[in-house]
Amino acid sequence: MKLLLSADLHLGRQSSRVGDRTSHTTIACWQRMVNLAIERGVNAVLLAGDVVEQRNKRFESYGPLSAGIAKLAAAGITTVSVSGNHDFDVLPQLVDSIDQDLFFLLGRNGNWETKVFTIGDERLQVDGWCFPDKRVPVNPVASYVAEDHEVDLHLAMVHGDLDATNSRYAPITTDSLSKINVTGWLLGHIHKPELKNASQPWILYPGSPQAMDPGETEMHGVWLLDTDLGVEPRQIPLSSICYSPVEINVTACDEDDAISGFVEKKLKEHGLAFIENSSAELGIVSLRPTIIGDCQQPLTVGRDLEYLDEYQIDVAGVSIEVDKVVVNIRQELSFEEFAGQKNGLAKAVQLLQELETGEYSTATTRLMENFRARSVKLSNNYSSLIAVDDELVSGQQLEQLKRKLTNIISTIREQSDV
Ligand SMILES: [Mn+2]
Repeated sequence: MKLLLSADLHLGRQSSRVGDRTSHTTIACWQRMVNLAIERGVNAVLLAGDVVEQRNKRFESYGPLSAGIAKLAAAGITTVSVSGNHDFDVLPQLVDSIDQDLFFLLGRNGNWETKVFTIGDERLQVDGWCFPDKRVPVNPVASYVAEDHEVDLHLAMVHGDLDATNSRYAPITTDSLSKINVTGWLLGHIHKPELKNASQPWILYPGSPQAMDPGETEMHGVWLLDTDLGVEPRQIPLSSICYSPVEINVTACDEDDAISGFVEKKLKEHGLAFIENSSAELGIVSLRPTIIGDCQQPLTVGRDLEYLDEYQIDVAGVSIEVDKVVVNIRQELSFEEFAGQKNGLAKAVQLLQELETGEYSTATTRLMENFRARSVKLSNNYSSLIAVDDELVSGQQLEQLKRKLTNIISTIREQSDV
């Protein structure tokens, strides 16, 4: 039998950072999903919660959802779902108002439910649990009960937060899932696609089929489980957009003038890799490059790259573009050159060298202690506004200092032409 597995469709939302291009919506992705299910001849579509963004998207979602379910049903395809924290209230209503025999919601009100589907001469058992409320601070798998049937494939589906002990969104544990005798667990909630556990049962977060913001990086899509090919599902790309961070190191460029061209080349290569591995559905590769490495004049290169976020090329009908840039390049420095000198530049270079090697002089040790104490004090002053714990991690603090120092050195050198 063949099953299409998904979750976190969030119907009613659209992908961010796409300007005025209106086709990158979760509803359009659902329509592609329906077509794919029919093309691939799947027997059932399983949706593990957050099918709809939330209650306020009910009317927007009703038409496309019911049309898709009807199209699947007309092709003999069953749709089975559970609700998640986003659609705990609206999904049951939609399932009730969509008049289709082949659309099921399993485990209403947080009570586990079992259903057996006959597919040709095979039988599929699915156990499901619905989010009964916006928040559920306990592990729903602790109350798992299922009927015992003689079947060819047994799956279970639940929406929840895996191995996140203090989560208010159904904190399920790998340990509790592993103890249940099923072939696989289809989960929803985490939008990053991931198949865990090669051993039985597999645990799959199919991820959001349409990537919705730059935090949802890399390839997103749906998963196909074809029991003729094996019992483990595999991903099929379906998102119309792929967000990807990319680090580009420019140290290999001998001349600063070559850096812009080099960066362009790397961006294109990175975009092409996604195009090659994706489906015809891909329309945008949205890149967030971080430019690192050494050069001769970082300030000049920084100015050269100032408008890198305007980068956009079309390749095979796909737009490869830059969303946001971080430039973190530095000057090639010969520390020996400044040894023994007493001017400000030499002092800055010497301090940078100490930060790089970790061999601090007494004065630098004192400076670092001072810097840390003042940072803590300042952050406490503003603790009512934002948490700055991250910025007080010493590694990050050190990176920040080195960046500032590099910038100071570059500025002095550019001004004095040394
Ligand atoms: Mn979700």
